[in-house]
Amino acid sequence: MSAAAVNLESPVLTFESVARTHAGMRRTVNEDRVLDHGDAGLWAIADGMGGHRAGDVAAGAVIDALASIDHGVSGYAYLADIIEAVERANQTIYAGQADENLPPSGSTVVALLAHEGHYACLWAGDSRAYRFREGRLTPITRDHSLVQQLVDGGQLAESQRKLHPNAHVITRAVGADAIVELEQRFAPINPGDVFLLCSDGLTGCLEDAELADALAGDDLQAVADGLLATALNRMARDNVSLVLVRASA
Ligand SMILES: [Mn+2]
Repeated sequence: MSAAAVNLESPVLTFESVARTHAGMRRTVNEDRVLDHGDAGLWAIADGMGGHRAGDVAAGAVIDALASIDHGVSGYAYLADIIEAVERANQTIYAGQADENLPPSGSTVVALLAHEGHYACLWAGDSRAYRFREGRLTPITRDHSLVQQLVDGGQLAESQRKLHPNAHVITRAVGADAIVELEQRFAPINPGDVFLLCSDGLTGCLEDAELADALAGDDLQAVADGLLATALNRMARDNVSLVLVRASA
């Protein structure tokens, strides 16, 4: 890169990333899919639902669509490509719902893309993104779920969230409707920031404070292994997936 091409407004960042996905201790099929595409500055998790492998196919459609994208020239074009890819997956999954012989299916998505010192996070459903900076864990996403609506409405205490019988019910998913609306957040990245993307199989087993403790570790591979091992030790009922991304100057 020539000196003229360097954007002095933001640091030139490099990214180290690791991904893990596991069926968990109760399920035989893993309907989560992960994308660890560091070269393109793109990482994602899709948590499919539908049973009889339909969720598997739905999550695969989302991740395959995202995996086919090359890093755009501009951040804006790249973001537009990613939204278009999710919309394409949405149409594919939604079209499948017309077949009465197939179970209804859908998928969450949480995607993080990095471009010139900034990130964009897009999501639908209850797969999450967090940012760990200077020892503090901050949620980037807010679940599109029934329990989140109850918590927001003051009808359910935060501490009761995981105990609710409908804790798994989401209110937004790729493929559930003709149009998918992705929620989006944008912010600068600092050198040293660590991002965690995860499916609800991880956050169902670990509290945010435990995630923060684990993320303080230096070795990203060991952090990922540790988080997965903790979830499995707690007899993870759901599929467990996580992606860790660390920015360095
Ligand atoms: Mn799940």
